[in-house]
Amino acid sequence: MFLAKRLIGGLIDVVGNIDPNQFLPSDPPPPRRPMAYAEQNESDEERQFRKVFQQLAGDDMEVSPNELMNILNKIISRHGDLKTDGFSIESCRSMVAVMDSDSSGKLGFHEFKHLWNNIKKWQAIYKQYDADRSGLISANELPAAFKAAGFPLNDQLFQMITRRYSDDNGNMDFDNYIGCLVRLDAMCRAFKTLDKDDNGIIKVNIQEWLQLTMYS
Ligand SMILES: [Ca+2]
Ligand SMILES: [Ca+2]
Ligand SMILES: [Ca+2]
Repeated sequence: MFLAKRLIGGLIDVVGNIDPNQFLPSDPPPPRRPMAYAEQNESDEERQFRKVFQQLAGDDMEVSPNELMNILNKIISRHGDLKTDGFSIESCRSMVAVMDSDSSGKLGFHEFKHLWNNIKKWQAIYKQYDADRSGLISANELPAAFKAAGFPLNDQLFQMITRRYSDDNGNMDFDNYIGCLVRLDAMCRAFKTLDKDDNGIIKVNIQEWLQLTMYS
């Protein structure tokens, strides 16, 4: 318990001097609608996306971490301007976990679509803020890129993120960048959900804390 208290205390120290209201996590996936309703009311683009999803997801109509890894690695192999050593199964398991709102262990249509739209948006930001066209986001390119993505963090948090997600020279490659933003976005969304009175402080018990941190 002491360790947990110290951990939480340390975390509160870190976030104490930033205002979570400045963060703009993406909107949560819309509530599930009956399939028939959804299919009748979707646009051409949505119908197209649904077809692609069906192919990627296979018979169970859900995208597993392995399927996600294969799709992402196939796509990045066609983008020479994004440097990456490939999405690992571990990072795909983590992305599925934080996006898996119905706890099915895989990504259903809406969960996947939410992730997909974010990746598209963040990929454009990656290219735009890679100022020296190195194919990597360096430590000095990072703050502007994350600000554009909706996360104006402070120096302390950027240093921590660089330690965790960048290489020894402070460069973040594309898969690490996406893995980091998926997590950051999901954690900010979780915070906003738990902060019901919107005062920038949340109270969680050990059960909630572990559910949040261990399935991520
Ligand atoms: Ca990498
Ligand atoms: Ca799911
Ligand atoms: Ca760069």
